[in-house]
Amino acid sequence: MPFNHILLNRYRSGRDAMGVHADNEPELGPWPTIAAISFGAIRPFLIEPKEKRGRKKHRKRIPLQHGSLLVMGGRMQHTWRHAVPRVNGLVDERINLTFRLLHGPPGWRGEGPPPRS
Ligand SMILES: O=C(O)CCC(=O)C(=O)O
Repeated sequence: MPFNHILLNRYRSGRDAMGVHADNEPELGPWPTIAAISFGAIRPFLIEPKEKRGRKKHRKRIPLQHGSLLVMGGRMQHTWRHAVPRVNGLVDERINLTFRLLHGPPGWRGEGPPPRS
């Protein structure tokens, strides 16, 4: 899988968090594959269906450990949302690198041919 973009997220402690979202920006294309490597503190990665019905039942928390690789592909961004929730009392830092293939610059709306860089 080719990638041409890395996003670094730094969580200084358990107070830093990432809200529930899907990575569905147009520049990622319709079927994004995203690979994420974690460093430092273990943080739970929450995933839940976008559809409200059954959301609680299917919600999962995956502990992302130091050195772990998480790959999100296929229909994941169409049907699931994800988040990194707050963790009370956690003082250790975590850094996450996500590798993506961008088809245009951030903010590109996916109309017309992608601009050449
Ligand atoms: O820090 C993480 O593990 C997730 C980051 C994330 O959700 C994102 O960059 O879209």
